[in-house]
Amino acid sequence: MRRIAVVPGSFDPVTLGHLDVIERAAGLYDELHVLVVHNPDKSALLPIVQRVFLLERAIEGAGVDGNVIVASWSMGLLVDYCTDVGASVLVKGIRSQVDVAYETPMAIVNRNLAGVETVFLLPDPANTHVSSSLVRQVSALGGDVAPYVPPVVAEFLQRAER
Ligand code: COD
Repeated sequence: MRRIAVVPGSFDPVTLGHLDVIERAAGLYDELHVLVVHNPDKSALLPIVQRVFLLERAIEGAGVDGNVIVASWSMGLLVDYCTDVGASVLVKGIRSQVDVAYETPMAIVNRNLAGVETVFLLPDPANTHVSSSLVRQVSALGGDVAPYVPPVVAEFLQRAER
């Protein structure tokens, strides 16, 4: 049986922390869906289509695109997407106790709703401080985001600033 997993996120924009989780998850499953989902609790910087484009380029750049599919989802529950594509696992990155507190109830509800398990990966310690919101803030204030994002995202944000 093919092992299919989904890595969901806002990816606004994709960071080196996200990419680390995606690269390691791609090695664990036969097929990995990286899913851009609108998070209503956050105010967005980039439109969904732009986030998908940057994710595709970043994943290509990392050389892990062989079994990875990038998609977006705005049709309802995350587990509905999992059911549609035959995925039984969600993969999420856990940076801190704050992430554990945020993700634990969702993991329980997603298992109850559709039997979808959540697997948590610990990030590379070099990336534990990295988040999209930090990148958005540094970029908005004219700082260098290159240490935190794939080159394609750094170039895109630099061009957008001009
Ligand atoms: N290192 C490792 N992991 C990281 C890093 C990093 N530096 N930065 C972020 N991550 C992880 C996050 O912990 C998260 O697992 C994932 O990457 C995505 O992060 P973001 O910030 O891009 O996305 P979020 O946190 O806004 O999540 C959006 C989701 C859509 C995934 C979330 O809101 C969700 O699961 N919603 C569920 C919708 C639903 O169906 N609800 C009903 C049942 S619960």
